[in-house]
This record gives sequence, C-alpha cells and structure tokens, in this order.
Amino acid sequence: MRSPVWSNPDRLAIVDEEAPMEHTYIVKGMTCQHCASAVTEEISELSGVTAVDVDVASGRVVVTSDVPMDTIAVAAAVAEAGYELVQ
Ligand SMILES: [Cu+2]
Repeated sequence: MRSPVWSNPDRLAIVDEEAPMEHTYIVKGMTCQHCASAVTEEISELSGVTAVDVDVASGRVVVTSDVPMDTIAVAAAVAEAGYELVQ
C-alpha cells in the first residue's frame, strides 16, 4: 500500500536513510539448491539483513540489508556455510 507523500514532508529524507541497500557478492563452490540454502541461511543471520537472493549458476549472491554490510562478516558467514566469497 502506498502512503501519501503529503502525509509526511520529511518522507523523502527518511526513505533515503532507511532505504534497503543491495550488496552483490560472488560465492565460489555452490552447485545446487542446497548450497544456496546453506549460504542464504548463514548470511540471513547477519544483523540488518532482510533478504538474500542466490543464483547458483553464476554464484551471485544479492544481499539486501537496512544497514551497511561488513564484507568480512559476509565472508565469514559464507565460509561457515562451506563456500568461499571471492568478490
Ligand atoms: Cu549443493
């Protein structure tokens, strides 16, 4: 549902601050949907993460969060799942 813009003059500024951020990573070693689930599960546990989208074929992992991501923490989560963050 869309909230009317006029209801809050500061809406644009607020949206800017709280806009979800997308971070794209490349993970090596995933071969099937189970791998994707494992990576999704581990990254989902990081604070601020609201969504994790994994494409097994390309190894692309798109993490949506409402806080800036710590790449080292993401790499650790990926390693915890048994894979390697390459980018
Ligand atoms: Cu697998």
